[in-house]
Amino acid sequence: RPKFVGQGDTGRVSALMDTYMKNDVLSVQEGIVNHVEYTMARSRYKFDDFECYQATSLSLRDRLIERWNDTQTFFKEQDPKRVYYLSMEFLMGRSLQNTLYNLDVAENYAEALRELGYSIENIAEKERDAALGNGGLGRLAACFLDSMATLNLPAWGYGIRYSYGMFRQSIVNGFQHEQPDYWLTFGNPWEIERLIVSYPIKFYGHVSAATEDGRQVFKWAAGEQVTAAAYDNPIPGFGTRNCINLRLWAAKPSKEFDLEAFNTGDYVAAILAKQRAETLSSVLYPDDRTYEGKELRLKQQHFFVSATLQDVLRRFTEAHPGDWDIFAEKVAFQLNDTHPTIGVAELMRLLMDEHRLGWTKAWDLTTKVFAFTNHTVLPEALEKWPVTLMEKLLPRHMQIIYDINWRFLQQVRGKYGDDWERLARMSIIEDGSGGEKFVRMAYLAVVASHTINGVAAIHSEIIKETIFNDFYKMFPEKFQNKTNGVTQRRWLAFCNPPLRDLVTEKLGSDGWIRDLYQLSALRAHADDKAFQAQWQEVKMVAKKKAAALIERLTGVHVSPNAMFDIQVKRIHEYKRQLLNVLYIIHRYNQIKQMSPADRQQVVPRVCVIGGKAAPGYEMAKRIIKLVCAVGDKINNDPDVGDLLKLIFIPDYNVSTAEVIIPGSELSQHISTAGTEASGTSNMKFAMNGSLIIGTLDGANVEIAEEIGNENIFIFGVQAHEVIHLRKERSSFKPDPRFDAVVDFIRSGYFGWADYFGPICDAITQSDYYLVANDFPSYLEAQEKVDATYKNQAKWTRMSIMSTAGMGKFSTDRTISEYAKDIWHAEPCVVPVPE
Ligand code: B1H
Repeated sequence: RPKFVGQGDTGRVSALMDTYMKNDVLSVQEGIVNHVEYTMARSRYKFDDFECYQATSLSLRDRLIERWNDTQTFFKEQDPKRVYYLSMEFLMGRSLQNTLYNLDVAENYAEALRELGYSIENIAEKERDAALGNGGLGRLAACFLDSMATLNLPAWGYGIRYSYGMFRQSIVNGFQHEQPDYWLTFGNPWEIERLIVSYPIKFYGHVSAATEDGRQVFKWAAGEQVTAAAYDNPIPGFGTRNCINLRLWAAKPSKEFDLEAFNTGDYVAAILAKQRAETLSSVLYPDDRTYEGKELRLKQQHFFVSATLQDVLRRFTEAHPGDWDIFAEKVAFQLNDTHPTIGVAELMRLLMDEHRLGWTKAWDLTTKVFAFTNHTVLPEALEKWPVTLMEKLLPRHMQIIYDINWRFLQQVRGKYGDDWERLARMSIIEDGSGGEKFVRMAYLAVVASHTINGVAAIHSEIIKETIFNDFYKMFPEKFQNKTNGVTQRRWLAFCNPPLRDLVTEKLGSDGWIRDLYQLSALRAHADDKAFQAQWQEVKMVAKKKAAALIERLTGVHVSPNAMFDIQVKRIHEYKRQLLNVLYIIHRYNQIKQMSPADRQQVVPRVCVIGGKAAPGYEMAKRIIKLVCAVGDKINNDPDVGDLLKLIFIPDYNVSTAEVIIPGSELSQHISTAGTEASGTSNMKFAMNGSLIIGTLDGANVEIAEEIGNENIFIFGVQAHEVIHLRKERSSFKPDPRFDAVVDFIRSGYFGWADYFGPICDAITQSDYYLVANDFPSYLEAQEKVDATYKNQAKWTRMSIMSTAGMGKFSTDRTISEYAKDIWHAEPCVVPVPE
């Protein structure tokens, strides 16, 4: 361990600090029981499961802190280039199991707890999910942290410590209800509150210009100030001592600001006004992929980005006072979508107004440190802030954005001449026809970033051809692809122990947990009968576990002998849960019309749909009701019995995903081609041996390439056909089977005919997402699914081939590519103490 001198080392201090917590059962128990007594002040003879969870986690946090301190001290000494991942969302889920495995103490903890009379499984269930994200984008950030730690990169995540995470969904009478997720009620044992790390964050007010030393300088007199307080969340790597940091900011009232208010006589009102500061970090916006120009949201963005940049600049200037020339050799920022893009203007402001650099130098540094990831092409998700709002809230930033835009448009004119249409198209400021102006955040990010990437090969091509086409033509060298991944630690090794053990046994090593490409050696065993039997057995164990969860959440009993067919993701028209439901109705009608003999031939299916609708997204809420209404009818129809079930699982989240995904046999990734940027659950499902039915969209395309077209059920139109098909809509004639299903819904068979009217209208009128177009080919693919399932040897082979082909889809691969091609960052491996 590095020798710490501390303050006034007498020799004894170093000796004390040379010791680490031991990894044996007795030491583990000591750690737990000490927290029960000395932290929680409970009796060491009497504590319940929840208290045991708290003490266990706190004792693990102690072990994390040892590694965290060693890592951060080592990074400071080595001074490598650092990577900062800026994200409004980190969907971490639970931490207990992950920490146990990554610290390599799982067995001793299980044994230690067993001896104390507790079971690790029960204890782990007591943890609340850290649901600080909406879906794929937030979970990707969490998987990235795991890989950055595992790959020993000197990286940190920065985000917001929301008090309320993603809302909890309950289903009442088939309708979604939202409950607040106040996840910190009983404390968060994983975080470290950094009382001394805080920064002032300014809002509103006005800007004045003055001349100092012959230079124009701008002063921003803010109208409101809050404090950003740091909470650190240690992120351990797997198979390494490295432990990186996720620093989340919470808003607190500022100390010094507006002391004046206290002299006005209304002391209580002044206190209450200060208290409002805390609302800034109180709630995660659950409006996944629909942008709403809410002032509080822009405040959140500025709040966390400003705190982050101040923190990074402090760290940099402490290590390299005044040495701005090397800034870009020491710092890289990754913008997770446009949400942190105000950081471009904030970095310019800090460099110019606080650190007194000139525009040219400041812009040179800014454009060398930022890189930007785009996650969607849906127009409704693209952030455009009204200039009036930006001017009021961040007046200095608005000036800077105008200046950036002016210089950028000069550059465009230099290249293309007075092409006014192009200039209007490419301007960072949109001059709306209604007279209102907007800041196009994506364009600001593109102009300021040295690299822009999409999240799957097809998506990276689409952004070059569509939303960023003008920019691609001007700066083709800036554009890259970085196909998403998932961490195989959480999504295979820890969530599916039977499969982990089988794979490890077959491969003769667990090396795949750090190098997922090793899974490809499973291909050699895909036809091995004995191995297939083991593979099926492992799937059955996972199905039973999923069935138990389904029964606990919905009260519906499902047979583990049926095919488990799953679609879990946010509810959105582009993801086409509707296509799935329409097919289920069709299947139901087929079964109803069959003779008893024919019913014998039907492959029994349990169809599961789950996911949250944004609270203001009416159509998505109607879709949930439709799923529930259809499920109600089918599940209670004695003609159908176990042949078909349709379950809506409420409150789909990371922890339910960890049970549902391993139990899946078929999973649905059926977005309209060209709309799902990547998708990441497709990777999680395939990794766990679930076959995919899907369109040629997002990462499905590359998954098909990796596992082979013969091992995936692909259907539907391709992305390049979509624009044309939308234009041809008026002459399109839907398949009669499609019309029959829509008419059946309209007939009121499932009740709620009026409420479902807008759904039927959407798919029979403009049908923007081409549900009707893809219906026949989806049916055909579903028939192939059934036929294949009847041949279990073939199905199992395809399942093995799916897992075996997943090497590419580890975030370890994704992150090494970011490190090499975008960040130019190297690993920094913390030495293991003797
Ligand atoms: C994705 C979002 C998103 N794309 C706005 N865009 C949000 C946009 O709260 N907001 O304002 C929240 C989320 N999320 C997803 O990112 C894509 O749809 C997936 O296809 C992709 O796999 C995932 C990770 O790249």
